[in-house]
Amino acid sequence: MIKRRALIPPVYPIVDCTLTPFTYIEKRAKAIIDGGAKIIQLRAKELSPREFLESALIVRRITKGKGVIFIVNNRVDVALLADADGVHLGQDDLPVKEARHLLGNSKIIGYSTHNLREALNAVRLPIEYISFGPIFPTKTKTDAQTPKGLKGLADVRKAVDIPIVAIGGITETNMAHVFKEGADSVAMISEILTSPDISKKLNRLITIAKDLYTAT
Ligand code: 3NM
Repeated sequence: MIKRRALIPPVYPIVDCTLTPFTYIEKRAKAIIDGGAKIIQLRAKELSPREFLESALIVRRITKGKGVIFIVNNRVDVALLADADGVHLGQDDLPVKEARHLLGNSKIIGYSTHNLREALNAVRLPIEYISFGPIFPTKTKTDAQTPKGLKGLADVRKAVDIPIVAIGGITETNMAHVFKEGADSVAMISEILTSPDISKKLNRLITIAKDLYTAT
């Protein structure tokens, strides 16, 4: 069994609005939660701020009281207005320190990193976890960097002790390798959203993760 840092649940589904039409957000988010997800992120680069907030309020409503962590990608204002549990920031989003100032200490902040230097810089910031990727090729993020591979992940794992959420091209088939190289959690978009039965998919992913892990 592999030990993992327990703050972030091992399977981290992201509802990405390029793969999810606005009117399907509720249905997909519900399917993800019905499948047993304990964390969900809403990522809506293409939506207007108004639609993003509307979607965030929907996801908040269906996660409330279910023990599911709700993270908003990129927008601190939307996270606050929807009373999300936290925000995930990219390297070009609001600086982490300023975001922390707005969010207070009770909210989670995740921060995207794509190489060892960024990961080492990130651990000095007031964040709860880093994401690291892309691990494998991905079509979902059009401006994704060159895949870093399992070796890239292993190098970051050796260098930092903060929870790592691996991202980029992760699937049911390759996730075990990603955990073995030291990820604490695996974030997935297309593997989940293109599945014909999202709840069953989540269920399987969570079972695979549980069989691999013992939480610390
Ligand atoms: N961020 P999929 S890769 C949103 O490298 C995102 O930081 C990445 O989608 C990064 O699971 C990525 O469909 C896309 O490959 C992940």
